[in-house]
Amino acid sequence: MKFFHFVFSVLCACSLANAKAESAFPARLPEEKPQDRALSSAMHRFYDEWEGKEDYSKELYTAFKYTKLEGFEDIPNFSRRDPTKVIRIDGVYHVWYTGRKTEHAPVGAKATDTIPATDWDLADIWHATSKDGYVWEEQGVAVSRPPEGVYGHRTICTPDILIWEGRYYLYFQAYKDFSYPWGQIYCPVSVAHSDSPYGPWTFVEEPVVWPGEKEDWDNVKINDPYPIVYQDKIYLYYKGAPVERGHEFIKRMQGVVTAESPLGPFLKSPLNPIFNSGHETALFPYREGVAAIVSLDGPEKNTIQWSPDGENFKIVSHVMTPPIAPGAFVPDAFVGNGDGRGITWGLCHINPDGGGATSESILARFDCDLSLDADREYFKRSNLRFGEDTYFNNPFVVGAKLKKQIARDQKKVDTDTLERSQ
Ligand code: AAL
Repeated sequence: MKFFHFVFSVLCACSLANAKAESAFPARLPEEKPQDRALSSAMHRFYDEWEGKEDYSKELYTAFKYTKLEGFEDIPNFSRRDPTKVIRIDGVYHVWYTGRKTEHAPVGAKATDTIPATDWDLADIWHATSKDGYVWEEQGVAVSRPPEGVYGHRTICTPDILIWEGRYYLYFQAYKDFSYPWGQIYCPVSVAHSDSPYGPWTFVEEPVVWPGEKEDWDNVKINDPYPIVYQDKIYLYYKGAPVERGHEFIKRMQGVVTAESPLGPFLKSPLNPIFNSGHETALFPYREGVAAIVSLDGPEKNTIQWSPDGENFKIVSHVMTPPIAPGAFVPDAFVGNGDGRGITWGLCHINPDGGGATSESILARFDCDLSLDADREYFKRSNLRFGEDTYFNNPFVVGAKLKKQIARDQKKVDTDTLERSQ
């Protein structure tokens, strides 16, 4: 046995030496994976997983640029977040979003009937329009919370839009109650529809997508509903989570439900979850399949993914500073012709103070190049370099709240280390 092992090692060493002696890896990148030479794992991956291309030469790679929006009046305790896809009707852009206009800032567990627990508590669905995507005109509340007893009475939030056979459908999270921590509260998805983007909207009292059974991965909430039309059906993507907490449970993953008609029935894919990462993921038809910006959460955050069938996604590129809760302008979101063209801009949200669930949010515009029809060199840079300010001071990166939290955590780490070293 030892002898064979010895012979095998000698043979391997020789072939490696030969490969080295033959030639170095060429400067001109071979288009196909070389079959006639030894390759490292990294170079196997380069061809097997990364199509033999640098990221910046891929259509589904981009940098992101952010711009402040005009037209949203800055009113204390008026938070705007979770924008829908942007749609264009008769030359006018439309967006809907979670609008929380309360007397008081969110207070977590101490919330009351009028004081919100979180940024998306006691919210309604708001609407704004724009001619150019930069200057917006707020149109007011599109869909209000329904009466007591109906899902959504406590808050309706995180909407997204579908156009189907000339009608408009807004899907959103519908909470009957609040709880803090907010993760454990039951949340189905409800819908309202209208024959015009300006409303009036008809609120459908019975939710259309429900959390799963007790043992299922999505047994407590269906968040971030996101419909597109694909293969002549409605594909509604969502984030699900179980009520159970702890490392042995799924924290949150994403699935898809499909339907032949906007009010359902929506059927959960047997493959769910179909994303192991992501949070308020933006999706868009791309070539014959579907692409996704996977921003926050999980081992595959900060990636652009693509699937040939709307369900089996793979990472195409890693990106830096992707938008949070993006709602892109997806011109062909409801076309479903198997020739998706991609996106170049949209809206997202930002927490100016860098905080989390109890922070106020604002809407912002992002620009990118994830489109087959655009060639924006500016967005195909491989690395972003941040200045000193960003690392040390920029409140958009580390806001006051997060700074405090880091200081607290640091103190604890220091104390623990100190205690251990004594
Ligand atoms: C967001 C979304 C959902 C959650 C809350 C509001 O990040 O994932 O919408 O419920 O936070």
